[in-house]
Amino acid sequence: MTTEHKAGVHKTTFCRICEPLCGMIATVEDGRLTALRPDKDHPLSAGFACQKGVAFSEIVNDPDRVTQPLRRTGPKGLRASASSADGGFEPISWDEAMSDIAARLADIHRRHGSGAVGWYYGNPGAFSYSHTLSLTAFMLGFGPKLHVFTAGSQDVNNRFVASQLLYGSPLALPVPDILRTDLLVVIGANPVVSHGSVLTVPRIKDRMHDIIKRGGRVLVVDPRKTETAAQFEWLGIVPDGDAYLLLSLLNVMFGDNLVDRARLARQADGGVWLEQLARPFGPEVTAVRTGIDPDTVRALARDLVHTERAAVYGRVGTSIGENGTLTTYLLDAVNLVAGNLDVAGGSMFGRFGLPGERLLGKLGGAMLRAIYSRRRSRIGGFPSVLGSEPAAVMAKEITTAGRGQVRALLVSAGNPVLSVPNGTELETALESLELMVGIDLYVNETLAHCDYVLPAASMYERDDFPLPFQTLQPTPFRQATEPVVAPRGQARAEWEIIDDLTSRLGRRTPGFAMLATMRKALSLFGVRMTPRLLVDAVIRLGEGGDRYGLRRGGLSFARLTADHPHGVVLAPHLREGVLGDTVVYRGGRVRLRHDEIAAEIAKLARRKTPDAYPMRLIGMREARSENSWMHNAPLLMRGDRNQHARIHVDDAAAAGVVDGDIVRIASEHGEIEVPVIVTKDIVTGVVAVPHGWGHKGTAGWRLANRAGGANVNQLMSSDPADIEALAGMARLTGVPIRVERVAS
Ligand SMILES: Nc1nc2c(c(=O)[nH]1)N[C@H]1C(S)=C(S)[C@@H](COP(=O)(O)OP(=O)(O)OC[C@H]3O[C@@H](n4cnc5c(=O)[nH]c(N)nc54)[C@H](O)[C@@H]3O)O[C@H]1N2
Ligand SMILES: Nc1nc2c(c(=O)[nH]1)N[C@H]1C(S)=C(S)[C@@H](COP(=O)(O)OP(=O)(O)OC[C@H]3O[C@@H](n4cnc5c(=O)[nH]c(N)nc54)[C@H](O)[C@@H]3O)O[C@H]1N2
Ligand code: SF4
Ligand SMILES: [Mo]
Repeated sequence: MTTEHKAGVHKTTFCRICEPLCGMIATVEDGRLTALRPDKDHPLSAGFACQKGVAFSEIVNDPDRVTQPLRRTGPKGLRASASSADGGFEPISWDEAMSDIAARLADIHRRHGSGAVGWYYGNPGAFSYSHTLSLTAFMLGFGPKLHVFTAGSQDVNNRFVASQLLYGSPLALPVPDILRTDLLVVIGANPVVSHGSVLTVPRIKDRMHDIIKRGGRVLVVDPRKTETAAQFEWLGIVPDGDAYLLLSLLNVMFGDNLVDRARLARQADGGVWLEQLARPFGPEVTAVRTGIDPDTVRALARDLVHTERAAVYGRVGTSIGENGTLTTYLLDAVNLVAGNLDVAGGSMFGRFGLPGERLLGKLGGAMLRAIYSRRRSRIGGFPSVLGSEPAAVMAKEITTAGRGQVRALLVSAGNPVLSVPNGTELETALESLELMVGIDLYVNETLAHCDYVLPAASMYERDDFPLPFQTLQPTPFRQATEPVVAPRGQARAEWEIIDDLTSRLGRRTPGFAMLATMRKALSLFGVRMTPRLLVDAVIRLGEGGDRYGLRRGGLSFARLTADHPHGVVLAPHLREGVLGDTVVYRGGRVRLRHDEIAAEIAKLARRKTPDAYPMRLIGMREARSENSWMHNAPLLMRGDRNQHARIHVDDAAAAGVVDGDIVRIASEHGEIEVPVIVTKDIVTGVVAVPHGWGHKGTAGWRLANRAGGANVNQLMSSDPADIEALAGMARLTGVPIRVERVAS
């Protein structure tokens, strides 16, 4: 919807930086996006937007943004030290860039096969349906030997694997029914700052306060008294102690006969097996690992069972420890055993409402399970999660000779040099590539190593429908948007770039030949093969869709943007009792018994901490940062913002440091120096450091570069032995460290 006012045109759209997808009104003057404000008429975000969302106009118009294709000018091997004014890049035309990229890619493919090509796909990619879908086509083109790395191995791949084990499909993702629950236990998530993750709830902070208003509780289990914990109840925990806590909750539920065993047997196979596994983990035993008093565990176990509407919800903090797949499996197991899975106010499953969704789920689940169990990464032998391998081994995939060595790498919407373990190792590896191409808004720390940097359209310069978040909403909701402004300069949407590249690769592989044939067949009917065609089909065939005319007044992409610019609530709540349709295993029953899980539990006993590193490192997100990429927006950097570590007063006293002192934090894998903030709001022995700092993008983001800071991921290990076995998750929390004073 567009309304004219004297201060330009106002267009209704929505933010796609993070998961609530808040409604936005964009002011457009002379074709430029000049301001963003929250949309009061959005049924769910209702006039809320955070500082990042409002500041996004500064990103769109950032003078440091890449707006034309760039080619590297300097020689290989020197990039990290390049300091020329142009950052070592020169502008060239799209056609020149694309024809050289396609020719070099084809040549590398001819000499070495598909295994010589890799793609790293970063977090903002998941917020663009067209980027995701076109990349899927590219993956089909190169086939299974193509290396695909994603931000998921630092984030949620363990969630997918836990779902695959429990429900038979990695895409069956339960969400806490925040709108109806009376007891919400948040473990390792900080929704007041993050705004929710693997969970789309606009105004999530208000929705959590609603729980208190209706007489309920919100308990936050976290090593730091976070911004969320400060507003609700805080239960401190030793980093990476969650598996012990969850096992002890199960132990109490079974041991104290709190479990409705008949119900459990109806919903799941393997309840008795799980009971046995939890037997050694009584709360008295686990207390040393969690720092949580046994009575607190017993009371919590009882509350989770006896509160009619209760849900346990875990996120990044429970995903990036030593055994994230086990921890996430246990989160769901606790919900299940307490009788809180698939019920109102508990942990629930969303659906698209597509005809044949169950069958699709069965086929998709079976295929993804087969890929998971058959395909192994060359380095470390990690299973393939949704077709991807751990980004932590990307550097070694590039530097290790042999069949399948990555020689050409494309990076879209990602900054792995700052986001994966050991950025320095990765930087060195990137310089040895035969071809590296990046698609981004900026020449970030990673793209500084590229041969070509291609300018991407920002989210307000493309149409969108937030495909992966549809099933993660406790309030089923649909909204789509057309582009609000044309791409700046020569920027293009990723799908157009990928489509162009795919066309130029012609019929190089059977996969590309198939795509070419499909493209040709559709063109005979005057139809262009686009991601929009596919997403429109999902909207039209799904819940509320027009079923291509069969359902009058139903939704399509075009109808959503034209008639429902603020979006449509499809139903006030999710349906309960859908477990049997969601679980794709035979009988529709959850499968608890897995040798992999037993093996992970056995490993718990073998955990050890190196003596020289007595403290534990955790991460923290900040309200005015988005991973590594919003540190160039002046609005977000006001007050000379920079990075600080948080340390407990007692630990600070022991190390002789006070507020503002610079400390050296060392792990077995590296060291960094950062200023500290001394606080009581953290468990003793724990230090929190935000990630995404330590900017040095040579040609890009001047403000971010000036802000300084250190790359905390220099403290993390990229050794395959340190990567979680079941999902290839990097270990980014609970890392053993030591801290010493450097200067004030
Ligand atoms: N402002 C802002 N919002 C964001 C982002 C951002 O960078 N900035 N990033 C977005 C992205 S990509 C994501 S994935 C989401 C993440 O969303 P969340 O998971 O909600 O956010 P985090 O801040 O990573 O929360 C993890 C919490 O786990 C705690 N923690 C660390 N280790 C442990 C542990 O071992 N056990 C327990 N119980 N807790 C632990 C940390 O102290 C932290 O509070 O946020 C998104 N939203
Ligand atoms: N220590 C530690 N490390 C972490 C985490 C942690 O909690 N602790 N969190 C991890 C998590 S959850 C995540 S998701 C990863 C993120 O890791 P990455 O996805 O690798 O990195 P980001 O910093 O999100 O960088 C995103 C890039 O996308 C670009 N971009 C933004 N919008 C667009 C767009 O529309 N199109 C294109 N083409 N580019 C765009 C930005 O300019 C930026 O360069 O970091 C992980 N790393
Ligand atoms: S909370 Fe997330 S989606 Fe909402 S305005 Fe902020 S960045 Fe955008
Ligand atoms: Mo993330």
